[in-house]
Amino acid sequence: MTITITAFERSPDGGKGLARDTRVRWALEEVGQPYEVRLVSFRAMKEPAHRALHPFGQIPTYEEGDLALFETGAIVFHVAERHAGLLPDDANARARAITWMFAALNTVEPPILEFATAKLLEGDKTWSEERLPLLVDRVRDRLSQLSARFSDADWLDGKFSAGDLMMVSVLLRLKLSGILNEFPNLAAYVARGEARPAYKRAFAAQLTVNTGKPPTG
Ligand SMILES: N[C@@H](CCC(=O)N[C@@H](CS)C(=O)NCC(=O)O)C(=O)O
Repeated sequence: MTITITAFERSPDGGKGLARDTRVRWALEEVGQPYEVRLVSFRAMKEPAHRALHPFGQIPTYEEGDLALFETGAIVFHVAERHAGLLPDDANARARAITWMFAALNTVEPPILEFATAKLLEGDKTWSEERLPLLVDRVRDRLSQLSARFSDADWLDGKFSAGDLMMVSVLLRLKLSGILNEFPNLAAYVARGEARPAYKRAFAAQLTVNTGKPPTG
């Protein structure tokens, strides 16, 4: 059955891979599932046809036969459950990998998004200068907790899993800020994720959409 996902017709990040279709592409690449992409404009995302798929008028969505999903956590989990490669067979290890997916989305991503939003969209507000350091501190707190738990292992819990895919995807948003580099084990972890062939294919695919050109080098 054909898998179709949606992505921005033109991503606000110009193809840096931060739009959330990248994590879905990455999951599909990891498990070797081909997929098609329907590009949507900001206007189309808010129209009834798209809202029927995504009640909040966002990307990405996922369609496969009769099934339509939204929310990257649910989509990546679905892909990982249906295909080998992203969740361990051992029941406890599987439960732990799923725990890390939730941790990435519920505990690590929120302060990173608050910080990114404040920097990108609220920088001109009078209160921004006062608020930004608080948000940076919250991100630092989370990263130092993750860094301490992570130690110098390659992945969060043994082999690479959907938990790592989600955690790396969430941390990538910090790459340009410099905060990630304050935690060398986390910076190395993100680099390991980016070095995976499946990530590279996913990144290249979204870059080609956004720039008309595949990555060089
Ligand atoms: N929690 C959702 C967030 C989805 C989301 O924020 N999508 C962004 C693109 S990365 C979007 O569509 N933004 C446009 C908008 O909200 O109008 C998920 O993980 O899928």
